[in-house]
Amino acid sequence: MKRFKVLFIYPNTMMATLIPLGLTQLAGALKENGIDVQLFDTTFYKTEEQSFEEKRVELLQIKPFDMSKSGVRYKETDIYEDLKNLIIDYEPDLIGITLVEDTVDLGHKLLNSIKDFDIPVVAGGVHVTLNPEEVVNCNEIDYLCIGEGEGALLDLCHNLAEKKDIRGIKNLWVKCEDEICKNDLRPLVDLDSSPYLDFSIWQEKRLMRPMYGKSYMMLHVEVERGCPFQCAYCAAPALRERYRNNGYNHYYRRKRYQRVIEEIKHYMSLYEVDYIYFNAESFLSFPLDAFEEFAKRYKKEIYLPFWCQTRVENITDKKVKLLSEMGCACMQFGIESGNESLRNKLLQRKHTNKMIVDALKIVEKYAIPFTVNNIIGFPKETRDMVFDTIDINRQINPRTINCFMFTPYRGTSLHSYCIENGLLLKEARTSQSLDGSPMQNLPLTKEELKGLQRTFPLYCRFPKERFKEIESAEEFTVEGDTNFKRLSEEYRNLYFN
Ligand code: B12
Ligand code: SF4
Repeated sequence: MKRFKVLFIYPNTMMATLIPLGLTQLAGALKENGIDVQLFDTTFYKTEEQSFEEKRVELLQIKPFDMSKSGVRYKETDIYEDLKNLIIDYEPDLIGITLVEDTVDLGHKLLNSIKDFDIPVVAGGVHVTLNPEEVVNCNEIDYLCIGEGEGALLDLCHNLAEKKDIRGIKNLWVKCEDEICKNDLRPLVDLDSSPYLDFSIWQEKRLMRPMYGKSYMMLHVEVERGCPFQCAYCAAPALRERYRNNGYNHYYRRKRYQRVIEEIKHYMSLYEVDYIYFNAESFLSFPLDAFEEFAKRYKKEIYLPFWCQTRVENITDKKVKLLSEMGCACMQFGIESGNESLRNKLLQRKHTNKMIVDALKIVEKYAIPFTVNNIIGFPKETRDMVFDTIDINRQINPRTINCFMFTPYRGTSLHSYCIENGLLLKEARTSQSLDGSPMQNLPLTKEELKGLQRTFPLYCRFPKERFKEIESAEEFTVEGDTNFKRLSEEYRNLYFN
């Protein structure tokens, strides 16, 4: 019997090199069940004027790098022609697209360009799960996957292959002749028994990731799904809520550490892995005894450099010591705002500045480099409040400092807040946290925010006596730009060499 064929489409931020777990996981689940999968990945097409990483270089967030050293170049062919040709060659039975809000427009354009093929399209991903009423209006999409896709996609493929009824498949919204069948959610996936990720759908060079000027074969390993915290700007609480409303109260799950070790060893048997990225919102939320066991086995059986992120609440001397013994090469923390009141009340991140500083001092003590994420442009945020964020960054010693613009995603509680308070137009679509603020009626103008964003790392690192000079580099004038260029060169020499 002819194998059922699925073509995945990954509309991505241009040249953003990390791999999405969702599609990689779904490919594993489909292939284990005899279904063929191919992927159309837009990452290397010139879909934007400037790449996300190039913008980050300009904003002094990352060290300049040359992707061509790892064989990565922009494709010169036409993205839409290439997609069409792939469909003609591969003849898929089903097309599956994954969507986050930033990539919805590109996703729609791609689907529109292939609508004449008359191949059914299923869409999934966090944007679809949190905004089904909007996505369902897209004519090119036939089925929506709400929540986890492993079981639903498999059932869809089987039923389509066997020409069975698809209207009642759990987790799917199915457009029927005169109605939309909105099915309930099925139980959550057991992460300890789910199939391994299938990285083979990606070109090998897509698995390469630049880090501090070098390029690594970096594989992602999912350690937990979801997050127990409540941050008002993030999709994680909204996803948890979506499941809770359907009677499933344990959306946030961790894998057993034994499974994580087995999984990494499996990937190491297939690839020359030289870096691991642990996909966990708060890697250190392992109970201490389990983490000790995990650390012992990781050190003995794997000992690859790795990158992880965690919340400051989970930092203890003991756990960070274990991380350093395991060879942790980099950690990432969200500071988001250094203004305690804004962070506690608006963002629902309930820790003190002292907790942040103390936790990061422990990380520094064990010489683990760390990156911090900051966000500016929140509702009610004044210039002084931005300087509270700068101030907390000055008390720690991060390897790199990111400053993103607040972009409220649909489906999150801060998105609703912004609409209700006239801070965001209902139809405004978020596109990237480096392209200016999508908000209105903020205490700071869009221009002021952009100026603060580009000078943010300078304020965080240079002596306070130079603040006047940095302030002049906030201006988007000939003089301001010249000053910014000069200060940027000095910054790169000092911190990126
Ligand atoms: C890891 C991660 C990344 C990774 C992988 C991205 C990805 N697309 O998976 C990297 C680092 C590349 C990344 C990049 C970006 N990310 Co990100 N990321 C996450 C994070 C922390 C976890 C996602 C994850 O791996 N979940 C586990 C997997 C298994 O779940 P999943 O991806 O949702 O997939 C399941 C289902 O959704 C479904 N599904 C997914 N796709 C499909 C497709 C089909 C056909 C079907 C049937 C089902 C299906 O089945 C999957 C398996 O169950 C989330 C936060 C969160 N908790 O969700 C943010 C998050 C997804 N990221 C976000 C953003 C904004 C971005 C960027 C735009 C950042 C930037 N400025 O560049 C880019 C966009 C890149 C892109 N094209 O997706 C936002 C999206 C907001 C929104 N509402 O749209 C989130 C939700 C964080 C937030 N701010 O709330 N991110
Ligand atoms: S800790 Fe991170 S993943 Fe969890 S809710 Fe907050 S921002 Fe989202």
